[in-house]
Amino acid sequence: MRGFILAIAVSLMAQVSLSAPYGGNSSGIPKPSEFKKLERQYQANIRASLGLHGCTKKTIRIRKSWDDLDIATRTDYVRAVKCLASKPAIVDKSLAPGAVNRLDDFVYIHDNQTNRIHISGPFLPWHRIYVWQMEEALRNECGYKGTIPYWDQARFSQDPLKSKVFDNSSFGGNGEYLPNDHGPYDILIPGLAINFTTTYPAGTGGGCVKDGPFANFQVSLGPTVQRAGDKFGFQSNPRCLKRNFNFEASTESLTWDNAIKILEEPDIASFYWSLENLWHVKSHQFLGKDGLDLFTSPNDPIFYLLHSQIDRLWAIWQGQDLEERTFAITGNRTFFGIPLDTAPNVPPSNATIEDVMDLGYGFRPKVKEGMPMTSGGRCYMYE
Ligand SMILES: [Cu+2]
Repeated sequence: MRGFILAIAVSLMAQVSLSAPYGGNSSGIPKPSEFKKLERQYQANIRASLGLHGCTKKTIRIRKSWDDLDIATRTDYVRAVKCLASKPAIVDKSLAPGAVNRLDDFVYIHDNQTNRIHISGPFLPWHRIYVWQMEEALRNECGYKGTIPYWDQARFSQDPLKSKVFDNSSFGGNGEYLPNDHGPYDILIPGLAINFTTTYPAGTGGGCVKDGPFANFQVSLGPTVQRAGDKFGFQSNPRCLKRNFNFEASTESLTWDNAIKILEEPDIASFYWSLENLWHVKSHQFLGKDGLDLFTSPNDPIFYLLHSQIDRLWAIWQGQDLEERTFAITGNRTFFGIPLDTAPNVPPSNATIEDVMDLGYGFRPKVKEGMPMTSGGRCYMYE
């Protein structure tokens, strides 16, 4: 008996040391106290703002880190995503001939609005409503009971593949290494009145995802390379889901230090630019290929966890002072304020919270409707 107990103890110790690459903390690099303080302030302020009707302490949905979910919830989330992929598209076929399934509907809506909702005033509120709509679709159409979790990159910034996001029961790992197709790539952004080229950095894969539930997963819309007669990639282009992990994007930028820097920015303009440059673009650059495509990045199912995290950082920043910050806006009405090719003479001047956004299916909310977390039909917070 004693020998048996000793054997268990030895094997437990072996497991602990194997699964604890961060000084005994298998959930990654510990959350710094400065971050915890900001997070607690946000949570306290949100809870204090809840009334007895509508969004209440009882009804509020909690979004959690993917790395804190149990295996049953992770498995059920993946099941629900695949359930949406098995249901037929409902967007107007004349608008998006390549949309096959309900996930493609979301990709189309994002693709179609890209030049108005990135590097622009509506970026944060548009994506807040968009992620909420995906959460609703997973729940109402596919029986998922939870919320959209977030990808908490900072916990594993120095070794991102240690995150459960990339394990075999979640979203799987890198794309297959392609010697001639891992970048860098120059991409001409379609739809602008000037020729604007952006460079996607080189990665370490480039090919199809080969492991996990999304191995050889089929996507259809995009990618954004201008093809004759298919400017925005709305036509059918069936292919496997691809990734091209760029580790420097994570190790150099998606760190706790940068997360804290972003959250400590004093005003919406400095907050937005720090969030964009230090976090949003780097998160997409880490994924590469489909998940880095400015127009059709929702093709990679990790997109929704990535944007739940962007939304969380905004929520924590807003939550330091809900009265002053909930409706704060900065930025233009188009990508970098560049006129659209459909309206080259219309100046894309500063966005306002009264501007109207397009979230598909004729749903056209004002910017201000996408800003609170606990009204306008939404009711959630981050833990
Ligand atoms: Cu986007």
